[in-house]
Amino acid sequence: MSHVTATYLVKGKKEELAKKAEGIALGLTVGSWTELPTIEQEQLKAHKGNVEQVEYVGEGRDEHGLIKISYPSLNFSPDLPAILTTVFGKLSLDGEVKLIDLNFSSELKSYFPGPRYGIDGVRELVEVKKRPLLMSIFKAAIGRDLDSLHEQMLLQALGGVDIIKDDEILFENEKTPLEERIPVCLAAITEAAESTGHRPLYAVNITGRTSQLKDRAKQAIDLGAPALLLNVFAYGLDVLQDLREDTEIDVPILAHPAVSGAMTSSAYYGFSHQLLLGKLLRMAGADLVLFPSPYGNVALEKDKVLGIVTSLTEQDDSYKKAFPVPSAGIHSGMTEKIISDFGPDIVINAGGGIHGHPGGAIAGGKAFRHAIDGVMEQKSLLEVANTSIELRQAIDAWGYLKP
Ligand code: 1AE
Repeated sequence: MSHVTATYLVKGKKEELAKKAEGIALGLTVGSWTELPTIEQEQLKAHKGNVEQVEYVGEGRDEHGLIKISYPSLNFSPDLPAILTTVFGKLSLDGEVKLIDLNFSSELKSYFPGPRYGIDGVRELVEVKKRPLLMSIFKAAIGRDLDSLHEQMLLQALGGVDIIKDDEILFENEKTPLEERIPVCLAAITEAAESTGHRPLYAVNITGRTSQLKDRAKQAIDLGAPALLLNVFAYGLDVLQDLREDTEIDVPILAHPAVSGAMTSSAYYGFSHQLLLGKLLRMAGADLVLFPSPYGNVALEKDKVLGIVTSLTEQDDSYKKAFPVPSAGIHSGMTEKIISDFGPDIVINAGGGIHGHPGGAIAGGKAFRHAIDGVMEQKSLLEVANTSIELRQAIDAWGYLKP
């Protein structure tokens, strides 16, 4: 039977866990059970949650258990709002409980699209086969006019960056509205391509009320936007899925993790990183997923980052692989470590690490590109820095993170 199985970390003593698990399985499905007449019990049987496993894990702040409960698909419509409300609705308000994982039966998985492009599709668009891609971010974009964005776009593109995204905090504004900013930025890309021969993808931040989002996305695409950025956790996973499933919105979608920290950061509450930023974003249709790396200014523990990367890239016959994008406080002196930890199927994302380079943003992009190319040729960054003045300057300014 079609179902979803949830794994929770719950607080509780060893002897309490089985009862707690049964309470959740009943409470989130048919409610009270034992007091009902036998005939009603029989009718409700198909709807009841089933406790699959209870495992005591006596570590951490207090005693905890890992509990697995499966919920029949009969109880919900096949969409994330219904599924999340079923498995973690009222329960998320009920003391220390963290949703660690969800396993969907294959019938249920078929209702979710996964990425339209995924790693292979994005690689085709930017015409880069094997090496990690390089992404940069407009910094700063607020309060700047169109000339400033044109200049920033030009410098980033001339530095050899593959994808350039709007800052997630750039919303509709009088100085750089979508309909003016897209043509200006595309003109800068064309200008840069005349000397580099390379056209980076520009990911346009799609913002505003949810009811206007699809129109905004289509307007951006009509204006030539080659990719879109979405603050998915400010809107909801189902909004991402809705954009992904619209056949007129046929460009890659980048999912920004803004706001997700409030849902993932506690060890004992909320969602696990691998579930929210990994599995669910991939199912809902993100092509590229940004998250904090373990080394930058908003560091996330390495095991959590590896969990996200695995969920985005592990073989799954139902979905394409989504591109992991380690981000936040990244500079080119970290390139060897990042590739060593996560492999070449990643997008390295840097804002300050490109614009803040001592030689300017073109040098910032070049430092990264030299670093990436060198590491792909099995060289150490220190070796590459002997022939790349841009990388040497970056390492002198920010240091070298050894793998
Ligand atoms: C986790 C997302 C990182 C991001 O969006 C951003 O703007 C990073 O900027 P930098 O690289 O830290 O300057």
